[in-house]
Amino acid sequence: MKSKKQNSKVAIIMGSQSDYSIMKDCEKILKTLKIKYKVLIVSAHRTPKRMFDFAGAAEKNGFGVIIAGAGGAAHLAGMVASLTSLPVLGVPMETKKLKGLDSLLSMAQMPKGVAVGCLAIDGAFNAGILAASIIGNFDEKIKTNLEKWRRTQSQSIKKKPK
Ligand code: RP5
Repeated sequence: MKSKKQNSKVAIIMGSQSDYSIMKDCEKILKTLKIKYKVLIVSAHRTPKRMFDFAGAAEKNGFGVIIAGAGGAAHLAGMVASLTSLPVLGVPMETKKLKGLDSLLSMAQMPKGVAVGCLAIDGAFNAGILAASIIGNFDEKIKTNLEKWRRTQSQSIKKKPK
């Protein structure tokens, strides 16, 4: 893969302020792995122009991966994926009425032709890990950071339960 250092940044976008308490998990792991990121509220239905502008300029603005958190009829990840060829990872938010099954199916069931990598409900932390794997393909430093973090995780798992 061609090395594009300037595209090592991750965009964390979310449909609402109310998603942020979960999406912070993503920030945590990106910080640990020393990946640069930007956090924005971008709503597919409340701020469609912002979404178009963001997605259209994302590559030019140095992003290599977009992580999109949304809940309910969660079309943000799919819409953004339709506007850029960057990888888009969707984080379905847990919802009050349907416990996030609505968000999960909205993101996971993308019709053929435009892809969203859908994480678990509230899976913001893993979205960050997956973003690191993608960026690690062309940024050796991030790959090393991720491998080190995974080794530490393995070492922290006790052999026997207490
Ligand atoms: C979606 O609707 C957001 O992503 C959020 O998960 C959900 C509820 O938004 P608020 O009504 O809390 O702003 O657009």
